[in-house]
Amino acid sequence: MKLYGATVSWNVTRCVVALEEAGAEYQIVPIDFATAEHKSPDHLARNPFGQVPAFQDGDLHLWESRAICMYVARKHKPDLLREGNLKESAMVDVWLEVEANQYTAALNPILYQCLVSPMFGGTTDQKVVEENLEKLKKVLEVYEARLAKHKYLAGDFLSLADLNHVSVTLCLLATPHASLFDPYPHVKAWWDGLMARPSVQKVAALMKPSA
Ligand code: GS8
Repeated sequence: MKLYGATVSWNVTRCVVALEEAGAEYQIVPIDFATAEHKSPDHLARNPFGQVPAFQDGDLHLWESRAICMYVARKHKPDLLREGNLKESAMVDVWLEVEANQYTAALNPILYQCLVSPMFGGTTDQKVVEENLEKLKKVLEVYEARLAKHKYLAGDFLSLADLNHVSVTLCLLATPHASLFDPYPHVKAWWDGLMARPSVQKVAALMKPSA
């Protein structure tokens, strides 16, 4: 399996967490943004939107990080999706959607403003950061209530829904807002549990504190 993209991107490292957790054999092929390699014909053949990540397993070519994670889990560790259990797999689906559409939707602009923009010589728009921190706190209140009742998001079992939060949360820790989880003890305990996993440790070591 080949994963294309640099590990400074949280969309790329989302896939690395799944690959590591699934125990898959894979190779990371860096794509150089500085030379616009992501817009080259070779890379556009891998991802027609000219973005990273892209992925290859034999004659199968994929893009979209969450679809890649699902494929890796289905192939190597299907228990992460609970597909044999209608209700549990439905809860995994719910929290996969929550990660993308609530948690990361609020976190993305914060990461962009605090990490990406300064990297390209820009400034941080504090208004955008504050607005999205407020959104994220509301999301975390829902997580706190959920995690007070269950060890993990989809239930009392680890799933891909938990793991898909890892890469963006590692980036959050590299911003001035790393203490955001402090008022949410169950969220903190959940995160500490994820951080203790060898797969997460490996990705934390790979990542640089930027997008
Ligand atoms: C988003 C990919 C993306 O934005 C996914 O894979 O989950 N929904 C997609 N990739 C960015 C890297 S930043 O993490 C990218 O490739 N940007 C370059 C560009 O859009 O030109």
